[in-house]
Amino acid sequence: MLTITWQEEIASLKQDLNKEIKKISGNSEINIPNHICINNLKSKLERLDEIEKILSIEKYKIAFIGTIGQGKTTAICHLFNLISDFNVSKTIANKSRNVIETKELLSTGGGKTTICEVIIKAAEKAYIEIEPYAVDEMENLIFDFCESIANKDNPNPDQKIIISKEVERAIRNIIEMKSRYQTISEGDKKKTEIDVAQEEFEKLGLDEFKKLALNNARLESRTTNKIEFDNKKNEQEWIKNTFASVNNVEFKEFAIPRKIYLYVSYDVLSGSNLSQFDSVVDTKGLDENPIRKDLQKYIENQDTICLFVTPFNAAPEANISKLIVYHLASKSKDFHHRFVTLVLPKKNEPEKVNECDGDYDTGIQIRKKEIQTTFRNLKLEFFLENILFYDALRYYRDDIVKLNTDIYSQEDVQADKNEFIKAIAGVIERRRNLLLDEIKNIQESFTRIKNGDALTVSEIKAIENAIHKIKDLRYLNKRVPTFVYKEFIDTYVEYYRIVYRAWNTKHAIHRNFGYYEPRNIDIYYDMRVVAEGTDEDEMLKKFTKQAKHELENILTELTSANESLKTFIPELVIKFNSLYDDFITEVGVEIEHEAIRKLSPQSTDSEFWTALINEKGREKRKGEKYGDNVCQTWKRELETEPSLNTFLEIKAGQYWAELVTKILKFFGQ
Ligand SMILES: Nc1nc2c(ncn2[C@@H]2O[C@H](COP(=O)(O)OP(=O)(O)O)[C@@H](O)[C@H]2O)c(=O)[nH]1
Ligand SMILES: [Mg+2]
Repeated sequence: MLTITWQEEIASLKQDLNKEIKKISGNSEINIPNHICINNLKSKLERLDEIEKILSIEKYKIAFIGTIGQGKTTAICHLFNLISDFNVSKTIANKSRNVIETKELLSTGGGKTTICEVIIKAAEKAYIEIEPYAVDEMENLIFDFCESIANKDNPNPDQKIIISKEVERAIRNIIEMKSRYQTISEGDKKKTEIDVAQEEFEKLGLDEFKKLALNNARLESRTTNKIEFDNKKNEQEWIKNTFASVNNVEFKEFAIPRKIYLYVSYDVLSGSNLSQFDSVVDTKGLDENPIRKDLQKYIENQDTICLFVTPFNAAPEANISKLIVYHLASKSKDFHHRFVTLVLPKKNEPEKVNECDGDYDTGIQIRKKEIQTTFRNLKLEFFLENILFYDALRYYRDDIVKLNTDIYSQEDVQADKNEFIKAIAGVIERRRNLLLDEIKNIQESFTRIKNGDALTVSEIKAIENAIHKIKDLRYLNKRVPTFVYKEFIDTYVEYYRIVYRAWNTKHAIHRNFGYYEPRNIDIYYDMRVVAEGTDEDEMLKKFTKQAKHELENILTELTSANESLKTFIPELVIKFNSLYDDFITEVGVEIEHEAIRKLSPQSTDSEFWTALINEKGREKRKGEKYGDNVCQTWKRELETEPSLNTFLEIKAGQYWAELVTKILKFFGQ
C-alpha cells in the first residue's frame, strides 16, 4: 500500500488551498461569501504552518515544575540515571558507621538546595556551564547579607532581614565567611557554631564589614562560566562534586549562577532515556507565587512537555492548581495537550488510600480519578492519561538509601522508569495524533467548502444582519462600565500584599526596583497576571466574559441548513476564541510595559522607590505597620494620573475593537 507522509499531505493540501484562494480572488466581483471563503482558506493555511512546525519537533524538552522540596530533583536524577553509589559515614543506632548509599548527582535535600534553574543535556563529554549574575546584582545580594547579619538580633521584627538559605550559603562562600564549628569541652563535649560574619561585623561595624565582604568577594575576577570534566576520577563523582561547588559558589573564578547547564556524557547516561529528549529542566521550586514569568516560556513553548510535580497526598497541590488554572483559562491554546501532572508517592502512600484494600495499583487508580475530578470541578480539561505517578525511592530501604535487595531487584527499578518514559512518549504521541487528525479535518472541511452550494439570498441577509450586530459590539465601553476597571490597582496591591507576605520579601523587591531574581519575582509581570485575571472569573477575563458570549452567540446563530455555513461558522468561532485569548494577552503585556514605564527610573533617583526603600527602619507611630504603609505608597503611585486603571480601560477598549475588526474582516468588512 502506498502511504504518504504528513509532510507530503500538508504540502499538497497547501498547494490546493493556494490554488483555490487564487481562483476565488480572481473573480471580478468579490462578495461576502467569497470573503468568508478566502479568509477561511487563509486561516487553514496558517494553521497548517503551525501544525507543520509542531510535527517537525524532533526532540522535546521536559520541564519539571513544582513546589520546593517535594522531590523534583530526586525524581529527575533517578529517572535519568544521574545517581551513583558513594561511601558515606552515617550515625545509625548512636554509632557512626561507614555504609554505601545511592546518591543523586544533583544536590537534593530538605528544600532550598538548588540556587537556580538547572538544564540537563546529553553530550560527548561532561561539563558544566553557567549563566552568571551581573556584578551589581551580586553586590546587592552581598549587602543584603551584611544587613541581615547586622539586624540579626534586632528585637523589632520590622527590621530583621531574612535571606533565603541557598543565597546565604552562596554569599558566605563568596565572601569567605563560612561558619566554623568548634568543639568546646565543658563537662560534656559540645559543638558550637562560630559565625565568622557575625564576628567581623561586631569588630568592624556595618560599613567596614560591607567593604570587607565586597573585597573578599572579588566579583570582577569571577568570569569563568564553564568547567569541563578532567578525566581524573570517575565522571559521576566529578559531576556530583562539581555541581555542588558551582551551586554553592565555592569556586573563586565563578559568579553566582542564574542558570546552570549540566552536560552529561552518553557513558554515564547509558541505559537512561535522557538523550531522547532535547533537555530536562529542573525549574526553581515554587514558593509563594506560582504564577511566575520564568515558567511562562516553558508553558508556551510548543516543544516543551510541562510536568507539574505534586505530592501524592495533596494532589493536585494548591500552588500547582493556581498555576494551571491561570494558563488553562486560555482554552484555545491547547496547553492540556502538553501538560502532565506528575504525582510523587512516597513509599506506601498509595496503599493507604481509602477503599483500595492495601493494593498499591488500586490506590494509584483511585487517586488518579480523584485528581481528574478536581480538575473537572475547576472546569479544566486534563487528559486522564496525562496524570502520571513515580516514586524514585519505592524499592529502597528505609534505614539507608540503598536498593532493598531482600525483596527487589534492579529490574523493578528499571521497569518503573520505563513505564514513566513510555507514558511521556505517549503524551507526545497523543499530541501528534491529534494534529494528524486535524490535518484530515482541514482536508475534509476544504472539500465541503469547495463542493458547497452557493449561499441563498436569505442566508446572505442573515450574515449581513450578523455583521450589523457585530459592529455594534465594537465599543467595549457600551458593555463594560468604567467603574469595574477601578478595581485593578486595589486588586493588584492586595495581591502584592498577600503573595509576598513577609515584609523583607517586599523590601528585597523594593531594593531591586520591582524584581528579585533569586526568587524569580517580577512585579511587572504580576501586574499583567492580575490585569488579565488569575482565573476565568477575575478582572479582564471576567469583565469581557459577557461580551465574548454575545459575539459567540451572534456567530453561532448563523449556522443554518447551508452546508458551507455549517463548516464556516464553527471554524470562525474557534478562530474567534483564539483571537480572544490573544486579546487578553495583548492587554496584559501592555499593562506590564506601562507599569515599567510608570515606575521608572528603576533607581534611587525615583522618589517612589526611595520612599519604599526608606520605609524599612523608619520610626513609626503606634499602630502603624510596614505593610500598610508600603501598600499605600504603591496605590498612590499607580493611581497618579494617568492612572493604571484608566490605562487598562483604554487598552482593553482598543484591543477589543481590534478583535472585532479582525472578525469583521472575515466577512470582508
Ligand atoms: N521517601 C521518599 N523521599 C523522597 C522522594 N523524593 C524525594 N524525597 C526526599 O524529599 C526531599 C526533597 O527532595 P528534592 O528532590 O531535593 O526536592 P526538590 O526541591 O523538589 O528538588 C529529599 O530529602 C528527598 O530525599 C521519594 O520518592 N520518596
Ligand atoms: Mg531541587
